[in-house]
Amino acid sequence: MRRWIVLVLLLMAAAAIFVACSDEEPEPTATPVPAPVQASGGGGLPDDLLAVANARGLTPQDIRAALKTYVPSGKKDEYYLFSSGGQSGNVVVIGVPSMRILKQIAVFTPEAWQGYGYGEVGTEAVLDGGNVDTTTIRMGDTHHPALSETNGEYDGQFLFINDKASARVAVIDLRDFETKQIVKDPNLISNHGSSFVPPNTEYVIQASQYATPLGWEYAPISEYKEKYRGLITLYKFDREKGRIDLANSFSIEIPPYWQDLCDAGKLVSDGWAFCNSFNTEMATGGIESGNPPFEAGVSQRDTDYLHIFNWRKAAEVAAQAGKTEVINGMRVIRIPTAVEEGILYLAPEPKSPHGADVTPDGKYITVAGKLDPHVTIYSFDKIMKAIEAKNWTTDDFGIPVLDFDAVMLTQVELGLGPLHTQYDDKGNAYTSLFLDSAVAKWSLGGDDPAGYKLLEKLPVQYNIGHISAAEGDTVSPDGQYLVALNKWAVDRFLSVGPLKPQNEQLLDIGSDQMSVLYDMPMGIGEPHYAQMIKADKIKAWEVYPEVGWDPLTQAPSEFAVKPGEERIERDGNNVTIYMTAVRSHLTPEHVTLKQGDNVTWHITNIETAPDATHGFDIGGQNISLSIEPGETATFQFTANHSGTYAYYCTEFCSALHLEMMGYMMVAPEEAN
Ligand code: CUK
Ligand code: CUA
Repeated sequence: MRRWIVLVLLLMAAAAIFVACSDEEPEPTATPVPAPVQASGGGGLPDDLLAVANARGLTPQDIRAALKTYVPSGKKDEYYLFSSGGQSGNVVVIGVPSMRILKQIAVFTPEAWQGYGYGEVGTEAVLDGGNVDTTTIRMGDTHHPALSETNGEYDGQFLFINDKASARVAVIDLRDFETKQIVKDPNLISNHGSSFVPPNTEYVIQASQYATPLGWEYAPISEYKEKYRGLITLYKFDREKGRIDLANSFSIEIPPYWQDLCDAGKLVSDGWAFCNSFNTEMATGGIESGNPPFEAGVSQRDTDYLHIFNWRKAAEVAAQAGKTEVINGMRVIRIPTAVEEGILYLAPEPKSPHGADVTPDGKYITVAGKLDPHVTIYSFDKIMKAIEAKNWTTDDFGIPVLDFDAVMLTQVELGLGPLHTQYDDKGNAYTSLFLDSAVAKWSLGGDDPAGYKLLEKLPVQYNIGHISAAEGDTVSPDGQYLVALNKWAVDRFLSVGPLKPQNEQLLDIGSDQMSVLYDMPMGIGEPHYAQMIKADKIKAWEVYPEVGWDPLTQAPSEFAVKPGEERIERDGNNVTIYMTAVRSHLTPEHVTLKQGDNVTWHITNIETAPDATHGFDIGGQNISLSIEPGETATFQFTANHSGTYAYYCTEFCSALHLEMMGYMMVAPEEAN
């Protein structure tokens, strides 16, 4: 009750300040100039709150932003934001509007708190799924998270994310927010247009970035045009198993144009997808040999190519005998077949563009110019008509290049460095402007070119990359919130040395004028893209469904152990330990080994209470586990060194947590 009174008082106070403020000076049209809070001559902000506001130098706008973002202790956020963590190789989960970090999900990089990537089996085997040839890969560069969709709506079941560095894609199960699978494209070494899903998540789409010979085999750069290629890969997603099914996946060969970003069609355009590109010049660099540097060579032409492909048709063709070539185990539709079958088309697009974003109704595709101040809007209907009328020329590879004027609906000049576009529920679009450091809001006009207009620009701090709107990639965006993922923070936060955090800014797009509500330092990697989903769509488990659960199979584990059945089994040099963890002991408490033993260690957390997680570390063995309530975790190692080691629970789980430990004694070889 008291909380309500306080809230009402705060709201009244904020309203009063606004009235007081606008009485004194005319409402500015651009960015409002912050004014100090002033007493409103009776009936305004209560004295104690006024004192706080003044002591902290808060403006009415600050107070409004605080009221819109503050989530009281014990209350929960409205949305989850799944943000890529860039070079940290992870995903960061954030609550909106509070912008509180809820979790970091380890994906391509080991992470000790989650016990991700230690002990040879279990999650380390997940990481090993992404190894390249004989090289163990323990880093990743995550760019684009994609939530699984049903009928064009986020369904809250799975999250996919790419690793640009080594052309890999990961599957995260949102029942427990853990990475279940990493797949490596056998023919690509660099991706970017990934991950994207069609409206029913039949596939996870990935397009290459930097072209190489397929299978990244050696070929001199002088053979670029003949030998280097890009690929669009359609990873078949098996929703039942929660895994990408590589055997039923396939690729479409595309020219070495450095494809950038893709988006899948929806509703009318379902079955199609779109990727832009930025090196149709096929520049090959080599500044050290007197050639133009990449950044100049890649930007010579005024237009590049929007790639338009019919993935549904491609899937039919890939299933037919003789239509694909198997390269390194993956079926590939070569360019001539793709052309012959009407799978692949191009359309000119200005100029070294970045994003390609399909509107919620699926009828239009927005391409942001990057080096051109416009966004270009393509009409899917016009594209289909141009294809039907064969209104095209061809490129060097024989691929139809649709007539620009025939497929382009209109262009809107927004400002410098347009990158990425999102949509709201009121028929507006939002585009990030990297060079302007701003978000542009503009109207969608349907089939009427005159309806597309720049409405407003809001400065952000600074040099924005992606933006993410609430439910922004679905057929029904929510509006209300937009997160600006800014590349530079410069002076926004307390200094933490030369490496600064990125600045994720929460913007209010639910009001007539956009405003910045919150600055959130992202000090754990560089976010590229993020997706924002309504919180009630995520049905995360509080504890695992049964005691003795294997999170990797999402089924009961054959290695689960019940209390009273803990044991150590020896078969020659192979030792298997069946351990339980419960507040406040690990059973057994003594593990006696011989040097050289191959050890397989299963631990079941027999707790059923939410949050009763036990961690498990053994000194000197590079082992860290997180065993959540009900989980059975497994690790393996070889006891190479004799000695006496302590193992213990790493989560402060109870008053007797420090006592939750045991000794592992490894007898030296000579004593054996
Ligand atoms: S990218 Cu980073 S700002 Cu990889 Cu989608 Cu555009
Ligand atoms: Cu279990 Cu500490």
